[in-house]
Amino acid sequence: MLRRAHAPAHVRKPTPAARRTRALTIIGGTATAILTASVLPILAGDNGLSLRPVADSTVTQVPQDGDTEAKTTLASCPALCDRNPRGRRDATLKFAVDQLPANATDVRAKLRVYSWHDITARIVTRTVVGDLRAAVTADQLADVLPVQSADRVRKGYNEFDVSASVQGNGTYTFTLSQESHNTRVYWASRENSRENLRPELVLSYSTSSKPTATPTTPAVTMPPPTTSPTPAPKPTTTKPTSSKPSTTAPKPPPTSPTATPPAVPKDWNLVWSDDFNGDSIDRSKWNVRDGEGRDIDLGCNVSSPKNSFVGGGNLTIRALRQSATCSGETRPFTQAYLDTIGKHSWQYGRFEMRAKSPNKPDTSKGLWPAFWLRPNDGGNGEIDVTELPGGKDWYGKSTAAIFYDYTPVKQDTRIALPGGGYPGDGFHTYATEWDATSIKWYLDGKLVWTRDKSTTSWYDKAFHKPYNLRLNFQVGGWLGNPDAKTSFPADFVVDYVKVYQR
Ligand SMILES: [Ca+2]
Repeated sequence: MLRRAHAPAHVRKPTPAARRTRALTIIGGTATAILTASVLPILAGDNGLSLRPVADSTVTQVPQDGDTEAKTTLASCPALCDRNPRGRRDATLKFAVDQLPANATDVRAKLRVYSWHDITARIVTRTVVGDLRAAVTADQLADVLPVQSADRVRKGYNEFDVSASVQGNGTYTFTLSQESHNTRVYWASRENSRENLRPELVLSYSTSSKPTATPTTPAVTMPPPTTSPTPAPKPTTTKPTSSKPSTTAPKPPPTSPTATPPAVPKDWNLVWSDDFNGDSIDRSKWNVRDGEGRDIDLGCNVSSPKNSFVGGGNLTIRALRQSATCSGETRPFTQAYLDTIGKHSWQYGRFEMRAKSPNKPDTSKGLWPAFWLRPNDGGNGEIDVTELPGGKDWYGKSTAAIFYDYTPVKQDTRIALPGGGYPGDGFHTYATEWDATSIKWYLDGKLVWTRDKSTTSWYDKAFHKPYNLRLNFQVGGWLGNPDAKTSFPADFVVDYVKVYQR
């Protein structure tokens, strides 16, 4: 975005046959595994729980493999495995699932474990209902069917679909067996000093009586990371003074989705999402900037619940004509800016949002909502899934863009909705598919623009590293400032954000 020139940047009981054919997906890894058609996307339910293990096979490991810090890892045989003729090592994780409501249906379960390295290694996941000794032998597991298998471990979190074996509340022990020779897989354990690397079991489910209800039991959410993979842009600490944030969110605007959201795209696996079905912003997923005044617009980014809130199944980002102080100056508007810096990032994927722009033909000058990505390293590169500036010259189209830097070296285009209408007439779907060779934009499911190495000489310099998400609504900037007719409050309403990989 030009305006940021100076910004710092269920249980479905499987048949035995289904279990045998179910292949592992290491989400985000290379496409070495196949997800069978019977596997539904994780996090498809209406409610969610994130659990930490109650026991595991923690071993304190000395620094090695180029790491400079001691780390506490998950392995049953760090001393013996080196002499194990089969080269095998097992890690075990025990979870106590006790918060699923009685009417939970469509339970999905995802085991997430962190690796410090990309490793080519055969991993087989098994589940034992109940307890299992930390040190398991091959014989003990001989009659336990694998849930999933994979041939590659990815640096970062690796995700295993264990939905087939989680059948409601109970105790579950999972084993991760590294069965390839001459490889060493070290997973972060539950005792690792960095909380944001520890294993977790993520459950999602629907409730039969109230499909969109919030969880009937308190969710155990993942604590915020204690360290960030990359430093976040440092917002100013000045708080708005003129605004008096209420402690309760305003009633969400009435919104009636205009179309059924599309199903999971073919060949893609859902790896992260927020359907905004709760009653507050999920801080395990999003940062909400507060007291930040950037140099290219007229508003203060604030975390007040008047400016960003969840309700009615949507996230609303609201711009207000309301004076506030940030970055040492008083500004005439408040607005909000959410990002996933330090929480979630992805290299390649499909990034999709279903949203309604506030922008009408005559009342939206100076209003600029956007959904976009920036690299974790803060360096070159930007991918704009959509920018939706208002005003008579802009309101009718979605802007797709990529940036190399902000001199600016960039490529962008403004695209009309393929089905007619304009972004402010209702909910529309904006998606960008990004891989090693191309970036493609889709509006309401139709391919509308493609960039690749033939169109963009700097593709390889900018687009092979992890990016995080940005969802914001700014007032003013290089495409114009509000005039007397600009309507406030202005609501950028987001039904969902979904990230897929393959
Ligand atoms: Ca929603």
